[in-house]
Amino acid sequence: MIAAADPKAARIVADFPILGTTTSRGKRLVYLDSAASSQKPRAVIDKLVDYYENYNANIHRGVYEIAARATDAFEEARAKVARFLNAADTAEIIWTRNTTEAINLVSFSWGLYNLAPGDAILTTQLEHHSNLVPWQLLAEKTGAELRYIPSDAQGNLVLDGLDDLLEGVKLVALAHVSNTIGSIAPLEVIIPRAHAAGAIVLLDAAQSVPHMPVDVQALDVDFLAASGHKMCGPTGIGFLYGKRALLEAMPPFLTGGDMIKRVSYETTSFNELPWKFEAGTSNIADAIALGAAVDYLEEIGRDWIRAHEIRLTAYALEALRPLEPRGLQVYGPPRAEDRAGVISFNFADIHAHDLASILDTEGVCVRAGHHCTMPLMEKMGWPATARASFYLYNTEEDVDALVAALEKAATVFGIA
Ligand code: 7TS
Repeated sequence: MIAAADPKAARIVADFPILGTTTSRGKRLVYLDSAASSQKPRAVIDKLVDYYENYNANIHRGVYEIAARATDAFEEARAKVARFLNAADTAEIIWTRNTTEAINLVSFSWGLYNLAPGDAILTTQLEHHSNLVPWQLLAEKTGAELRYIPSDAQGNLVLDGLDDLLEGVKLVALAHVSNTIGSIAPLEVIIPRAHAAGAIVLLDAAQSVPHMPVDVQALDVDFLAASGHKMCGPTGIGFLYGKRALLEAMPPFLTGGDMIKRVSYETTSFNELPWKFEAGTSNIADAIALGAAVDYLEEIGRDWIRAHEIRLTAYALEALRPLEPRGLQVYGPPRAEDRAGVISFNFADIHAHDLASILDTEGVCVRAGHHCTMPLMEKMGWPATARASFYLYNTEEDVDALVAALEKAATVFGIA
């Protein structure tokens, strides 16, 4: 049974100006690519404009009024992210450009100083390149071994051999939600076992923080990385959460202005957390606007967003089923409750890129390709997939448009 559409969803659509636009073919924009980047509500766009029009100034240095206002807004946004994640301390939030930079920060500032031959890094077969390439390079540089928790054919991690895999591991780095398959990692099993084995845990939360409640203290993660642009915020801003004791012990990643306490010609002492990790002029406008995105998501409620996405995913899985006898293959866990709002699929022998192009003619935006998970695609034997991904502003009508566009693709490609 499919629950009736929630009227709140329709009200949310009105908050996103772009969702009221049409494509050059006159089709309503049906945006199903939020796993790549989310759309932005009016409140976030207005916050950016307000900063540039009314208090644009550099932070942490000016004594004049607008500089003080910019500094306060920038630091208040950090506090909002800290509260959003339930971090114990605002200084545990480091601004970065995105998830990728946050992960690289840990690799360079923690990894290079804490790993040696004989140690191991444990990740999974499901990872985005951003949570895989940094560890490959780190393993090369330090002589540590890189291991993978295997995935089954539905994108669920296979934990049978976990204790053996954890032998000698200093760092476990894994995604909360797979961006390609939408499966959700069993963190309640993996994190305590990683800690018991003496490892710290980095969570790539790029696909979870925007969509469901994530509490860093309840999960007991040591590091967490996420991107503003996937959570209704601007591009170019993301963050790293790290436990204070770990961050205190790490040397800076980048060096220069703002991250120093005192500099002489001979030596430098570093600023306190979090600024020790924020060299140079920060992305002030986008951090402040990300604060507005956090306010927006809190107002809607992450429990509501998660429930809405489960509802939509269940609706979509059911709406796609009639196409399966005609060659539609949907990947991932069968139950909507066991996955995020990410649905990867292939249709008969149509290449995923061709499929995405046909959907585009109907105004339906999906991503096609390897989704920056090339090793996973190869393991699964998928040359590419098309991927529809949902967010708080998607509706059953969007799913219906996807199904109608797939029907059109079947006609174009002569699928009976
Ligand atoms: N980790 C995961 C799980 C991701 O899904 C992504 C981006 C990243 C890291 C990197 O995020 P960035 O903001 O640093 O680029 N995922 C996708 C995607 O699925 N389609 O486009 C980007």
